Amino acid sequence: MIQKTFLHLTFLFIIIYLTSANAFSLNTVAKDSSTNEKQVYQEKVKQAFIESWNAYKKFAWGHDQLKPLSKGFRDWYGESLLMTPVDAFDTMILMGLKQEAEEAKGIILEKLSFNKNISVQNFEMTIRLLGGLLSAYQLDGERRFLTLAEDLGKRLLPVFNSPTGMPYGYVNLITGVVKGNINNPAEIGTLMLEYGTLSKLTNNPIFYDKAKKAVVELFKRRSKIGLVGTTIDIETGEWKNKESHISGMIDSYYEYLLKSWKLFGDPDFKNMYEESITAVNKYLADIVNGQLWYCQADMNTGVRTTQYYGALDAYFPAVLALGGDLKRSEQLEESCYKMWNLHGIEPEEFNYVSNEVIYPGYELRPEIIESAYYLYHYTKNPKYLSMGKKFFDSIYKYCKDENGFTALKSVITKEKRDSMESFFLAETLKYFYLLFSSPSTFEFDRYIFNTEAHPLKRTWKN
Ligand code: DMJ
Repeated sequence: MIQKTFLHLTFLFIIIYLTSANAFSLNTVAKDSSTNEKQVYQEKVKQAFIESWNAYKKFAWGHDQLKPLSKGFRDWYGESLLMTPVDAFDTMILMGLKQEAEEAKGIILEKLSFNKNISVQNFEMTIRLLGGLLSAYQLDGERRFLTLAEDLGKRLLPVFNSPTGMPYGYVNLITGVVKGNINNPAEIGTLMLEYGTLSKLTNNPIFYDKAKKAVVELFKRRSKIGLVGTTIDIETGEWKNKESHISGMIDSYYEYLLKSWKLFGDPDFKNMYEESITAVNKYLADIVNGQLWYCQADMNTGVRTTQYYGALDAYFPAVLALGGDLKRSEQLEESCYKMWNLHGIEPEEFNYVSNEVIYPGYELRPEIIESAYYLYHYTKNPKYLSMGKKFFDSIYKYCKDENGFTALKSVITKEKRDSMESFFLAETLKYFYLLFSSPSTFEFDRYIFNTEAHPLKRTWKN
């Protein structure tokens, strides 16, 4: 009897030992295979970056951006402002691509000049070039990057010379002549991280103060229910298009309210963000068949106008996650994933009730990947890695060309369009790379990404 019990116990012990040993080894295998897979994808992303950069060097060297299909280039204003090298430089640093970083740095320091008689869009200059140069300075330490940033900042400043303090859309880099009095919240409110950082790094408060006044003036003109519209006359302060949403022309206004609070610790931004996000969730959040989306509505009444969502809107899960609302963030990323899978790659805009595609293009946009990266950082849930792999595989399948990667005219037909925006190297591939990296590659919590994925760090006290 005793012998039998002993045998039973031994057997039980062996089973428990084997199960736990097996479980342990399964976990180890799972861990190893996910680590290996991450490394495999990280390497694929790096290769994609190198191929795109090489194609830029071969066909568009010294110009703003590559046209992969025609093997040509595009300069936004007839003269180059080196959009691709400036936008791509910090991605090279993060990926450890020393040779490529030297090439980009070399051409920027040798050739980049803002002393050009051209009228440029303040918003794009700020997020791509000013943001790129500031982050280049912070990551690399080369003082000439900061000198270039300061020169650009001073040339852009006349945009704020309006009766309200909200910026004009365009400014001539030599004469300071401004134009574009009908502007939108994104272009008015997506300046603070770059102008603010420039002030802190040069000890000149003018940039911070002008950019902050613009945001405050915009916020003051929110409707009684706390929403903003799509366009506003910055001379009179009168709203021109009263449709409210989280999409293009408003999008990064919300992103910068939150991030300006995080980067500068300025409580005014905290208050503006909290009031705004409450209104957005109250009037624009839209549950359809159990899924969360954000709709378009009248800024004064909150009455819904359309139920559209698109590639640009996929930045919002990242904002929600950074703002601490993981529940909505995860729900919305699920919806974004559904949008991606509808045609195997996401459209610029679609109707989330009827699934009808409204704008069928895909511009190599980063937002959905950015959100997967934030969510993986906060939750460590491997499903965001799987999403990332899916996104990368689709882009590789449909957008890869002989020379780099190219936009799509239609996600339905998969017909290509001759364009590789600089944000593909600045953002899309950077967020992929970071998603597949080990957490020690980049100290997420010490940086704030501008809306073009240029990481900015608080190196100042006040
Ligand atoms: C980028 O220039 C920025 O992310 C901007 O905020 C929105 N558009 C593109 C990427 O889609």
